[in-house]
Amino acid sequence: MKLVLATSNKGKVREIKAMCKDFEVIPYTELIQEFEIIEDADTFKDNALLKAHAVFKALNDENLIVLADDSGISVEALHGAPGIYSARYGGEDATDKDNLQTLMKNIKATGVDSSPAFYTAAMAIVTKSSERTVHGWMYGTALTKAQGEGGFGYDPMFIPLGFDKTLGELDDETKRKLSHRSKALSLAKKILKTL
Ligand code: ITT
Repeated sequence: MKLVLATSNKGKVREIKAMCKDFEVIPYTELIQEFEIIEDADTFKDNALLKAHAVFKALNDENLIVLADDSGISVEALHGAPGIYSARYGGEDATDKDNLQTLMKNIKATGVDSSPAFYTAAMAIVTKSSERTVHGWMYGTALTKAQGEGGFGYDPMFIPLGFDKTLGELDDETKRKLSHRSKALSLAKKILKTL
């Protein structure tokens, strides 16, 4: 089965490909020109739907199945920020590094060196006749100091519950077993198998 990913985030593509060996996974940017999708919904779920529908429409092929991932990190010390705003937390054109530095700085500014935090992934699956959504979460601790180079995004500052290393230090296989994305994707796969 051909599964088109409605994302231009290379970290997501790498992880979803590694977790989806039963499907032919193709980022939409390999089929059509990358285009901007304004993610202006209020929830991860609605932003995932928005991305999946935008890519499905642009592909203009009713036989394709599109999967979108909208995700982010929520930090207790920041009352849930950045949440759905995770991709642009360091400014409009922020890189992953800018976002990471901004989040660590803002947590530190509250007077703590770490805080409970969690990642959320919402996934939307869109076909010509259906739309479905699933979620996954990963709980842990957000640090004010980056450790390790692995993963992507906020991973160097996030220690998953039950571990003493960040996702930047842990290997890809360990993240795959624990992550918000793998939990959402295992539910998504159950839906995909029925299509
Ligand atoms: P697409 O919309 O094209 O999928 P994006 O990077 O803009 O790509 P989001 O809008 O879902 O994706 O934003 C997610 C943000 O949360 C982004 O800054 C990611 O780096 C970060 N993020 C999501 N999952 C993550 C993970 O597993 N590890 C580290 N950071 C993650």
